[in-house]
This record gives sequence, C-alpha cells and structure tokens, in this order.
Amino acid sequence: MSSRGKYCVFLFLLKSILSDPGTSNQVVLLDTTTVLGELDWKTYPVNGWDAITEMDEQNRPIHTFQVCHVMEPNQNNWLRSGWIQRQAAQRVYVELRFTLRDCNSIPWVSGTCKETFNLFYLQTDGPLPDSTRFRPTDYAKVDTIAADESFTQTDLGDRVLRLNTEVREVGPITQKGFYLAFQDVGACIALVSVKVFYKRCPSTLRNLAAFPETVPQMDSSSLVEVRGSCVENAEERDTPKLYCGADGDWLVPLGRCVCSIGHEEMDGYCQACKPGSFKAYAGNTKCSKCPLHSSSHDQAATICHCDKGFYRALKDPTTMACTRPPSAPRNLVSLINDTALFLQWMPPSDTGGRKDITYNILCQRCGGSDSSGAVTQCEPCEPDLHFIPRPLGITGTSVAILDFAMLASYTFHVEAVNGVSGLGMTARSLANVTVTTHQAGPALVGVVRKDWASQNSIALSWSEVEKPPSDIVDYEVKYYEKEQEQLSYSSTRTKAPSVVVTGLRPSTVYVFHVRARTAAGYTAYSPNFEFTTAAEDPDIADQGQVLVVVTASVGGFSLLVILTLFLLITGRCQGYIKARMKSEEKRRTRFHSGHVPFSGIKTYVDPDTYEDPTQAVEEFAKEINPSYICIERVIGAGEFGEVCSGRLRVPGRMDISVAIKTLKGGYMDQQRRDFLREASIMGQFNNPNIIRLEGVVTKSRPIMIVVEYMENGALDSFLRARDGQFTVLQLVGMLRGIAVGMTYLSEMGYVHRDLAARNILVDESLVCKVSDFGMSRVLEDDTEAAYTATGGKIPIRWTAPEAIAYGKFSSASDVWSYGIVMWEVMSYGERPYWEMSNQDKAIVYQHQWAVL
Ligand code: ACK
Repeated sequence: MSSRGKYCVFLFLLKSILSDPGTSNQVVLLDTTTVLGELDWKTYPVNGWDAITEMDEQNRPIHTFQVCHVMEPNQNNWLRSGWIQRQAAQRVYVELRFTLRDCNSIPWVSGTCKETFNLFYLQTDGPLPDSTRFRPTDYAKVDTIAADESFTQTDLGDRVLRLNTEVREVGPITQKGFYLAFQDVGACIALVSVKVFYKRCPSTLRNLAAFPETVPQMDSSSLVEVRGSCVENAEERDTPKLYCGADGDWLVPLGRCVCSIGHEEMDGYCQACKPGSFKAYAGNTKCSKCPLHSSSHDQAATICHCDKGFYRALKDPTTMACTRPPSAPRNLVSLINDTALFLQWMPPSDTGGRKDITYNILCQRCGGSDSSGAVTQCEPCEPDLHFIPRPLGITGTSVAILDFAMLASYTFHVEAVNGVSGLGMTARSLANVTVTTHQAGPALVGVVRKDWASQNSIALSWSEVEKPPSDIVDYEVKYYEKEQEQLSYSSTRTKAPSVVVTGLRPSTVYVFHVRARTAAGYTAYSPNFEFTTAAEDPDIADQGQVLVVVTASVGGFSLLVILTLFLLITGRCQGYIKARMKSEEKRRTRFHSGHVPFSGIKTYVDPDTYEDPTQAVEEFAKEINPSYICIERVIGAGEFGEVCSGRLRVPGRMDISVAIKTLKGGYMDQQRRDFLREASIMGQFNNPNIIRLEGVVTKSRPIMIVVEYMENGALDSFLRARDGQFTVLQLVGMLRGIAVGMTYLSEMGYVHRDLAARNILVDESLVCKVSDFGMSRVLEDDTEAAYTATGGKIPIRWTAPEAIAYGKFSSASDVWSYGIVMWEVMSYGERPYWEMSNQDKAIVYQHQWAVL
C-alpha cells in the first residue's frame, strides 16, 4: 500500500481535528495539527515509521505518521517526538488520534499483524543532543494503545476507516521536559495527531471575586485552595475561596465579596449606581431610586441629597423621603378660668411628611397696659409658670397653664416642630394667642378688727389696703376653730366691709380671714386673725354647730373618696385632710379659689320662701321686651313647652345667641310658678360654668325664659355623638368646668339634686355649664327619675345612697352625682351601671349604705 494512497482516505478526518478549539481548562504543550513547520520527529529504524506532511485547502500542513509492516515478523519501529517543555505542568496528558487497521481486513497477514502499539516517555531537563544514541530502554512505558474501532462496515458494504482517540496520563513529570515515543510491533497505524497538554483551573470570577489561573496538584486527590480578590468596587464579606480540582475544575466556592456603597452587581462586576439612584450600604442589594424630595446627579451616589427646603434628620434612614418642618398649628384657642388657662389647637395642615410632630409653648408676659392703654413691654414668662403636661415637647394638642399672674397679658406662641425643625433656614411654625388674666390680684383686705364678741357671735370689720382694680362685689369671710386647725371651716358673705359671724361656740378661739370678690374674680385672702367668743352660757344650745357636725358626718367615707376625686380635679382639697390643707392653702392664696363650706350663711335664696313666687322672679330675673327676641328654630321639647334658639337684640347691646324656653298655652297657675321657678334660681347665679339667665318674658304670652345659647347642646348626647374624639385632657377640662360650676353652687348653698351629664350644656369651645335648676320640679321633669319606696321621684343612678334612703340631698350628695358624671364623661356618655335596673341599683345602694 502506497503511503500517499493510504492517507488520502483520512483527510476528511484531519480537517475536523484542525478545527477543534480545545477546552479552556487545558494548556496545550504540543499539538501536531497546529505546527506549521517541520515536526522533526525521529524514527528508529529510519524505515520503520513514515512521516508524511500533506497540505490542506488553506495551505496548512497536516502532519501524520504511519507504519504498516504487517507482513514482516518481529517489528520494533520507534517514533520519537521532539523535546516537549513541561512548563507549569505536573501531570501531563497525551491525546492520540489514530487509525489502526483490523488485521482481519488484510489478506495473508495472520501471525505477523498486530492491532496495538505502545506509548513511552523519557524525562530530561533539556533536549538531548542529536548525537545521542536512541536507547529504547531509557524510555518508560506509559501504556499499550489499542484501537476501539478500526474499520466499520457501511450499509453499502464499504469499509470506512474510523478515527480513534485515546488519552493517557503521563508522569508525574518532575524534570523540565520530556520526549514521547511510539513503539510499533507490527500494526498498521496512522497517527493523525498528537496533542500534549496539562490541565489547569482557568482564571475566573465567582461571587464578585477574581481567582487566578491555577494548576492542580500532582496528587489528583488533593485540591488546591485558592483565595480570590474582590473585583473593583467590591469588598470582602467572608474571605472568598475556591478549590482547584485535578481536572481543572473549580470546586466548593466559599465566602464572597459584595458591591461597595454606590455600586450594584451587574454581570459579575460592581457597576456604579446611575444618577437618580443611590446605594447607602455595601451589600448585594441593588441601587434604589432616590426617595421623595431628594435627588442624585452623579454616578455612584451613596446618598440622595434633599431638594431645597427639605431635610433629613440625623436619625432618619437614607431610604426615607426628605421632609420639612410642619406648618403652624391651627385654630389655637384659649380658655381661662380662675386657676387655669387652657390652650388648645389643631395639628398643622402640613406635617412636613413626618409623624414625630411635637409642640412647644413659648410664653411672653406683657405686664398689662399703662395709663394710656398701651401694652407695656413684654418679657419672657416667669419660670415658675406651671405647664401641664410640660411646656416643651408636647405630643398632644392642648396644655394647661397654672400659676399665672393676675391682671397680666400673656402671649403664647404654640410652635409645631418635627424632627427637621431647626435644620437650615426654616421659618418657625407658630400660632399665637394673647390671653389677659382677670384674677383680681393681691389681697385687698389688710387688717380685720373685732368690733365685739358674744358667746356665739363675733362682729368683724375691715378696710381695703389699696384701691381695688375693679368694683368690689362682696367679701367672703372664712373662719374655723383654731383648735380644729381647719379640719372644717365655714364661710359667709357680706356686701359691707363688716359682718356679724354667728353660730360660734362660746370661749372658743376662731381664726378668720377675708377676701374680696371683684368683677374680675377673687382677691387673695387677708392674713389670719384670731378672735375668741365670750365665756359659755350652758343654757344656750348652738344650732349652727350641730348643723356643721351633722352635715360633715353625712357624707361619711364614700363622700370622702369621691370628694377627693372632685377636689383633685378642681385643685382644691380644703377642709378634709389636714396635711393637704396646708399646701393647698398656699395655692389658694395665690389663685383665690373658692371652697366648699360645711355650713355658713347661704347666699342662695329659695324662691319657695317667697309668699308670692312672682316676687322672686321679679327680684332675680330681668324682664325682657319680647320684641327683642327673635326666635329662629325649635331645638327641643321641654316639660313645659318647646325649647327654641334665636337671637336677643337688646338696643345698645351686642346681639347674642340665646335659647328660649317657652311655657305652652293652657297652663295652670302652678305650672307657671314651677316654670318660672327655674328662672328665679338661675338668676341668682353668676359663674362661667353655670348657664346664664338673660331674662324672662312674663308680661306677655307666651311666657319665656331666655338663657345663653349653648351650641353643642346637652353633654350626654354630645359625647355619645363624638365617641373617642377627645383627648383625656379635654375630657378632664369638661369635668373641671362642671366641678367649678358645682363648687360655686355649693358655695351659694344651692343643692342641685339632679346633676347628670344630660343636665350639663356644652358651648362651642367645649365649656360645660350646669343647667336645669328647679329641684322639686326637676325630678318630675327628668325622664331618668324613678319613684322610690318613700314615694319620691329620684334619678337613682346619679343619686347618693343617703338621698335615696332618707331623701337627704346635700352638696355631699351632689358630689356623689358628680362622681357619676365623671364616669359618664370619661366613658363618652355611657349609661351609668349600664342596664342594671333602677330597682337593683337601689338595692345595691341600700347595702352600701348599710355598710357605711
Ligand atoms: O341635647 P339638646 O340639643 O340640648 O336638646 C335639649 C333640648 O334643648 C331640650 O332641653 C336643648 N337646650 C336646652 N337649653 C339649651 C341651651 N341653653 N342652649 C342650647 N340648647 C339647649 C338641649
């Protein structure tokens, strides 16, 4: 067989080998298909192997070696490669592509024909000189190579030569290079290509870390640990590691890198965040869009900067929208009474996008007006002004202010602040209100003199130390037995600067002090003065004294408990607890608040004591010209007729809104008297928490009682309709108003008997006023009133046990009812004792009363 003829058959196979790109984890040390020049391989003997070089279509050489001495016995033909440099290789692979003829396909060759050849190698540190004699014994055997396939029969009967590929591991190679040698022992072989390569783990990127190209260890079972280095703009989390396996594969990735701030992962690298986005923390997260009211103009932004006028508080996360200071609080209103000033407001319409809004009260005191009426200079408020809950950092929308000066003008600024107030040049979010306090100021009464004393009475007189700021309405004289040290005290009123105090015990030292009431309120008390009554006359019993003792004992323990609540709210705890009295007394001298007498001369006059009740009406109620009254609409139905609202237009006076109670036609004389009875009671009162009587119409029909209009109607229905809408402070403010009204009534000696939320009216500023006077009549009128065993009609749920049991109505029983009102208010108009029947309630009371 000619050499040329034999190898033309293989050309199609060789082309496919030439186009094999190899794999990326191999480093090729030799590839006969890519060698362009001569291979310069040696053959021993020279006529054994044939080296044939063909040219392909692209004029590239195709080196092949063939041997086919199958007819001759004892063949020993060697082909030796050139010297192959080891480079970094420790383990070397040899890939052989060859064809091997099936001996059966060659006639007459049996016995001499072989179907294998042998692969040898020889390590050296350099190429051997050409003169070196070839000694097969120098070479170490790698393996005997046999063909997997030789010829395959096609369907057409042709025999097609198949290409074999065999790979063998050579080594370990420890010297700088080596030779390969192929021994033929009588086969028909065509060695089409020889590729020598070693395996390595290629450089790679894994988990944002770069790993260099790595050669596996000689020992195929051990892995090479390789430490990666983070790609640009990435930082290590856990040391990134990979292990290079013997096959050039990376195994077991450990640790990782993450993209630094301002960068996000993309295609295995860390790319800068685009303008309009940011990344504040290193990690595997993506860049985020700038939050509301912020922007970033450059690449790789780590934060978005707030737009003009917007800010970020120190503790705000960078992912939070930028915010701004709030607008000013809205609808700031002030309420003032004897001892406290209340400010209430609504939250700003613009919270600046934040929830941490708080309020600061900034206070300036303007000393009042000078002779020309101009307001004198303002200065910061006195430091002992007492703010409840506090002046700064208020989270609610109201504040109570105590300990303010009398007759002063205060300007309060309510400032809304949030977490970004005070950052940058922002205008302050203020709402202002100016309040002028009308307390009547310091004590006007200086020295109190004793004019004379009997066993049961002492006559006192006094004069004012200075000109009062406004006209004195009357004086209040407070006194108590020195021995008793204010455990109980009494008071009386007088219009003149003198009084005869009666009902005293003989030979007893009494302590007196006096205060004046002006149109602007109470002044402070005078100093204490001690006077003694004349020696005892055993025949005369002192009824007043008995009355004090009896009255004081009636309330008992339950009264004490509830009254303590009552008084805590009103801020007064006089007369009951000695220790508390001392500190309270100090307060009282500053605020000039009133007190609850156990006895004393009543300033309230019961209209029933008038022979002709019309006289009482004339004395206490102003007759109104009906043409001044403009009825606008009916707002409800009372026991005696409709209740309307309208305007009272008295010439020369400002129009005011009024409620008009009418007495329906066809009434009996008694009904007329009962109807007007309320007016003659109401007409005696003058207190901001008692409904004010404007006057009556009795000289024409219909008969009317005109009172101030209360925009929010009755407290019980008002609260029910606004369930949960008020702050505790607002509710307590309502209760405080009622307590002030009731304290006033008690001071006047008037017992209400029907104190309940339904009988409290509420104006537009949430001021609560006590209404529904009429005592006996009221119980007829009240739908809550039920008949008791004794035949009386009583609002059981609101009434104190002693009043139910014995009809013993007193200021103390009013205090009980007040306790029930407290419950009604705090529960937003819930029905006291829920559905417990009146009868059951009365039984419970009887038990309670028995215990007491
Ligand atoms: O709950 P209201 O709206 O408040 O319904 C009753 C109704 O008249 C029958 O008494 C209302 N009312 C009574 N007096 C006044 C007043 N001075 N101002 C406003 N409403 C009043 C009460």
